[in-house]
Amino acid sequence: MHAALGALSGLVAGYAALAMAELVSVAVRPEASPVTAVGGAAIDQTPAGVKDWAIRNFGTNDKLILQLGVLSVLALFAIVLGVLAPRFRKGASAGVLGFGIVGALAATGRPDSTGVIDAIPSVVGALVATMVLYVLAGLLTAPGQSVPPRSPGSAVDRRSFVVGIAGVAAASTGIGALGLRLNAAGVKEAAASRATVKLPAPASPAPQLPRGVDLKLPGLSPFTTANRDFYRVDTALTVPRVDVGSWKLRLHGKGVSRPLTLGFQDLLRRPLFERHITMTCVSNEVGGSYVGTARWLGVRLADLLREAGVRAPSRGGPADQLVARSVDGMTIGTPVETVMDGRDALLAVGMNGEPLPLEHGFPVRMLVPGLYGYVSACKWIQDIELTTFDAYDAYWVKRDWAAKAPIKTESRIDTPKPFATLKAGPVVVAGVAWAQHKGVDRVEVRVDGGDWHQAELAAEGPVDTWRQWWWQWPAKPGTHTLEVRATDRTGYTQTDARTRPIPNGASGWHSVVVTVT
Ligand SMILES: Nc1nc2c(c(=O)[nH]1)N[C@H]1C(S)=C(S)[C@@H](COP(=O)(O)O)O[C@H]1N2
Ligand SMILES: [Mo]
Repeated sequence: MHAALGALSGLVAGYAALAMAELVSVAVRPEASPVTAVGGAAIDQTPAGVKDWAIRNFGTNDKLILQLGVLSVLALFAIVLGVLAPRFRKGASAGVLGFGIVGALAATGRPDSTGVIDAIPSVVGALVATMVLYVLAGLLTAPGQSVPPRSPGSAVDRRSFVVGIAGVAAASTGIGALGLRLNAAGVKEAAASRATVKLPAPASPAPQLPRGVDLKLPGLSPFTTANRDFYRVDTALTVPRVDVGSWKLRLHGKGVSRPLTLGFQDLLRRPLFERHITMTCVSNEVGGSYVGTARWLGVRLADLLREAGVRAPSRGGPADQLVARSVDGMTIGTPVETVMDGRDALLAVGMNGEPLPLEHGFPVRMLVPGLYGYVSACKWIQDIELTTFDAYDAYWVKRDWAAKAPIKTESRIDTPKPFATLKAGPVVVAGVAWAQHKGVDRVEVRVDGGDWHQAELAAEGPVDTWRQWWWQWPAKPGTHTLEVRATDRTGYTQTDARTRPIPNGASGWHSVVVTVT
């Protein structure tokens, strides 16, 4: 009985701590709230293999799962401390303060931390929890006794315990709800700042897509991915909120003879380019969904670099790596040579005719056709530094992913779906293939390891986009395995050598098993 009451007071104390920390984080920084900070630190410390596994199994829910994990660990310790508190009040208080220190260290150690001030939510939360636990434990200990009696304390104490615990729980709910609401208002402000943005017409509009790039077949991914359907991969537990009015981008470093600092309007005053580009995440499994195509609007990064006096390494420039930094502390390293080789590497401000959505990097992100996102597509960008690959390892490179990672030529079967049951007769097999900045030349399909059949290709879009394909399969009853492979314009054909995403992208043929009746 006592253990249960102790556990309950531990949980309520922990709850009070988180609620108070959330409210205090409104004044400090929403990202400094302990669960977010500890979760963020956990993401940074997670070995690449585990992160890869989490993305694979939880997809975009990986963040929610992580936060639930942090909360469960916290709840477990709160229970233990709560049970111990009536006997060891000082020890339990020290334990709670220890938790505060963990939160504080996590918050101040985040790459986007603004200093010791980020420790305040965790410290205040821990102090509140210590107080709550101390008082509740006192009520569980009958007067004059230093250890809990066999039966719960006197009727008076029991009533004060119930009133106390209910009061703390109610107050914490109010405080926590207020904190969450005020923090959510911050998102609204960023959204409002986004709503004020009017994107100018592009100086160089996207080339008209040829008729027939989009076969519009049922079950096939559309050629252009809608913003709401576009995959999202990042380490941000709370979406960074950036105010366009005060946003600045600094361009500096090795071989930069004229460092630049640009505001958002400075970017909009420059000639804007609009281009269809297919993005891919290195964590995409064969057949996975972390790939999408949008019509991006932005400034050509190479033009900015040239204006700053940067020369490509092949022209004697001293820097071979461009390191982009985001407001949330992500670092992404890209070869300067690739950015300046004539492709449409962009500092993007628009996505499918809108300002960038907050989740996709508002107000400005980078984009380099042909390179995986983690080596090219910095969202919420605020700084570009020219350096060398020898001198600096970016975030994922420190975690064992390759420093350079061009996107591998891949193909995917979108329809039929895995384990679908189909009727015998003609079946449309269709999907997409991508070989950004090379182009897709051929796609082939085979059934049950038989001969390869050449698929029909949709009209060819710009060289940095994927290509749809389809093949009519005379399906006969039975269980069948469909496989696909693509050949790009360099003449390379995908091989069946299966590799995992780490260190530089998955490879192998996508296969789908279906049953025909
Ligand atoms: N600031 C920031 N930028 C980032 C990331 C990140 O975690 N933080 N993830 C990168 C990765 S791994 C990919 S694949 C792309 C994904 O962009 P999207 O979420 O707009 O699809 O963003 C890149 N840019
Ligand atoms: Mo990625």
